[in-house]
Amino acid sequence: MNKLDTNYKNTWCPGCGNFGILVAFKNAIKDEDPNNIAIVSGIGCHAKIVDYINVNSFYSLHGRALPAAEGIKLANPDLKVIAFTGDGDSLDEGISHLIHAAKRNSDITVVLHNNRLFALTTGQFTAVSVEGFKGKSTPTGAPESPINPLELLLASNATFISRSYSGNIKHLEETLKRAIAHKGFSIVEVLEPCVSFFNTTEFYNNKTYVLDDANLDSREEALKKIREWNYEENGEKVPLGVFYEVSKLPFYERVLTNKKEETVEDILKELI
Ligand SMILES: Cc1ncc(C[n+]2csc(CCOP(=O)(O)OP(=O)(O)O)c2C)c(N)n1
Ligand code: SF4
Repeated sequence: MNKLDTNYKNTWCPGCGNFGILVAFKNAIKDEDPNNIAIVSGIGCHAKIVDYINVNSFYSLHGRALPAAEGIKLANPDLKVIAFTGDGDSLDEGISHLIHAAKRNSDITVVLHNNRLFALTTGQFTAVSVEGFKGKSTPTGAPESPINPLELLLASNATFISRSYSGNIKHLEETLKRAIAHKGFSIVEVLEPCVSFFNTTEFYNNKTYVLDDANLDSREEALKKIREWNYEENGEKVPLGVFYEVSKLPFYERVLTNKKEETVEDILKELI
């Protein structure tokens, strides 16, 4: 048993994309001091990941992983805080938290498990489901087309925007390491098949490719790369990699710089 393993019984379906995320994340943090890490989750299949990693963790509410993570970071800026969230969790239920965490450049890493439906509740459509998706809440097909969440995050001033795939564990591990090292808000969207309700394994195996790291500080370039795939079911090419990376003072540092003489407790009292 490795030091990051726990004794919890894993209840994900065999073949679920969450396994790839679990392995890649454990690899990504294996050289970190586990006492300096806090992980947070929303609610859903993805959220069980916090039970399977032996570091400080907080199982939050559906759609509320990000405010919990931001609060932890504010209270203890020395921690590296990682929030695991689902597409239902943070693109439907908690979408305003995602936009505002990016806007204020909270120094947290968001791992977005994107299986393109509400899986734990057995297959309702989300903001990134394909148009026509037939599930529990849309038996005749979803009538809406999906949003592009990375485009939304670029518009929200996120400072690190990336995408990986649960079936490309090496790429995912490297992307997670870069996101965690980034000072400020970072997102790793992880495309993951839900083998029980929307099995995209073949599509992603065939259509994903890895971008090079050119012009990471250009919004125009980032937008072009982000728009290369707009979540169509039959898209030709699905880019993986870092789309955008810029440096900007994170939220807690801006708060603390303005209030040098006060303690974190004083600042929190004023904020609450
Ligand atoms: C406030 C609230 N609304 C609805 C639910 C019911 N619920 C639990 S898990 C879930 C689906 C989660 O979907 P997603 O975030 O996409 O994660 P996945 O299961 O796909 O990993 C829902 C709707 C809940 N627990 N709390
Ligand atoms: S329902 Fe889908 S997302 Fe949930 S554990 Fe099974 S395969 Fe994974």
